[in-house]
Amino acid sequence: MITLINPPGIKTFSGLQMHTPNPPLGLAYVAAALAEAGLEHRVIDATGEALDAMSPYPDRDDFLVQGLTLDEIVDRIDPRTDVVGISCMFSTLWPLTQRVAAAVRERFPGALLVLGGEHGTAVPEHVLATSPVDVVVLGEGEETFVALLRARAAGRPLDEVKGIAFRRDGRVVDTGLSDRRRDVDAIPLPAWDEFPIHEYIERHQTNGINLGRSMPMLGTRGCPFRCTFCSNPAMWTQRWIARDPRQLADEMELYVRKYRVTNFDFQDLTAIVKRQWIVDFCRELIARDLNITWQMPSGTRAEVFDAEVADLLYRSGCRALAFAPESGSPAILKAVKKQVDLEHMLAAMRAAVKRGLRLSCFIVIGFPDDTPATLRQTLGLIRRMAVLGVWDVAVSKFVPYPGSELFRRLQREGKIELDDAFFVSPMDFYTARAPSYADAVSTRKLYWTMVWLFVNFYVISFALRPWRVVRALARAILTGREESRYAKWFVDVFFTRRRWRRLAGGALR
Ligand code: B12
Ligand code: SF4
Repeated sequence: MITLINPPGIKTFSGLQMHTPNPPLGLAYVAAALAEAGLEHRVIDATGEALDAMSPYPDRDDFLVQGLTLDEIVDRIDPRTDVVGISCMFSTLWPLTQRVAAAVRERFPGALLVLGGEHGTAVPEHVLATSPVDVVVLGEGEETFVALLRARAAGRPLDEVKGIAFRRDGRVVDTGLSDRRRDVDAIPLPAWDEFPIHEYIERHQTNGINLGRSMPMLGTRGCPFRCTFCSNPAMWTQRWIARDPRQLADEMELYVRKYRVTNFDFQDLTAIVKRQWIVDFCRELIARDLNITWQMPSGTRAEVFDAEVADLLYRSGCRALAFAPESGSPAILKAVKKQVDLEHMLAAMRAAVKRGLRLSCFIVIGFPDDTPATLRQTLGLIRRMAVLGVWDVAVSKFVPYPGSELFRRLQREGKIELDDAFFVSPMDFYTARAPSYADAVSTRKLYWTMVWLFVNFYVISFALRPWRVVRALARAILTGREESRYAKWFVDVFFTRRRWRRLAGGALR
């Protein structure tokens, strides 16, 4: 018997932004793979099964833990369990996940403990050295996990399984990333019936702006780029594989019927890479006329984005998306291998805004090579974005994500210590406490630069389009529908935070 565990989540208002866990899409795919392989399993979604339960976070009084307690988690594990698969998608969740793993080991000393997700893939040796985890599944998880379970059941040596890391005689054996699955259309759909997906939907606990009852979706896997601050190359390689647009639309139609959802939040690293694919997908949705909206809150590349693509997106129901120019400095973009042509990016922004898409842009400041001069270039870009009508900007401070090239560089340079404070530090990237990794910019200066960039963007935007703001906020207050990220922020700060405080008995600052 296999038990899959999604650990409890962290909820916080870190400075300017709210963090809240979403439905565990990756684990839902893994559960579906086990079902297809005929392997008996149960899921404990320690976040989703107790979305209204908030408890104090072990070391930080500005965080809350959302979900089941450790005792509740282990109490729910079927006594017949001999394999426990735990997901750790974010390094920020590692300190909590580590505690879950320890509690499981204590109650089930003989069970095989397997960790999957981004964090284990990024730092498998650290996971194996600092926790009772026996095996780490690296990268894409469905086939590897099934292969691991079959090898174990047959008594075959684990070295034969590609895509894992495990301990043997005090040493770590790493069999390397497994090959990415090319037949993505044959991957079974996420097993949402095994998760409390209704609970997430009811509370709008997904990552897009609130356009109604929402489901997470995945149209493509991987990304062909290799930005040095991103963990994608180490996790998914540079292979971008898209699903058949018809099959994708079938899945959306299924959820409309089954869960009465009207909006879809795409979680792809970058859905827009091949022009023909996005055109075909939009045309498929237009032809089906499902009366739904969809959005790409995690961001997408803009190389093939033009007025025609913008028009098709809008007509197919897409209402919001994000681009990631990251920096206004061509030198920094080159240094981080972002491969962005800023003039083309600005043209794409113009096309999106003109067609009525709520466009949000991601900016990162404080890359190791950033200087006051490159930050001024980023300020210039932000002002141009505000003038041309971009709806929102998210300026965050650079944090070295485990798995990324910059993380490895800073680790070699001795600038990173792998402790709990480091792992949760990405939650602080909107605050004054997150350190600067740029030699030429102090932590204090970086924080105030971030604030100044936000102020510039929103003052210009609001001054040029005051009615847009009034309408967005009025709509958010009166109907709960959010038209933009700042409307979401407004609702979170003035309404959602109060609700959490109530649930937590006032524990959140
Ligand atoms: C949606 C999303 C979010 C959502 C939340 C999603 C959620 N479920 O809670 C929001 C917007 C809130 C978010 C926030 C953040 N995010 Co985010 N997010 C994503 C995103 C875009 C999609 C995740 C997804 O669904 N992937 C699709 C599924 C299929 O992939 P998967 O989860 O990896 O699962 C596969 C494998 O990992 C494996 N697997 C997973 N679990 C298990 C378990 C077992 C037992 C096994 C065997 C295998 C296995 O098999 C799965 C199927 O192949 C990813 C990028 C990406 N596309 O993966 C970034 C990503 C996960 N986020 C990232 C980061 C850094 C953050 C933030 C820290 C950013 C910030 N500073 O605010 C926060 C942290 C929030 C937190 N709670 O700690 C990084 C994580 C890097 C790291 N090492 O931590 C990623 C990888 C982006 C990147 N490339 O840099 N995020
Ligand atoms: S930052 Fe975006 S474009 Fe760059 S590798 Fe990661 S997912 Fe791809």
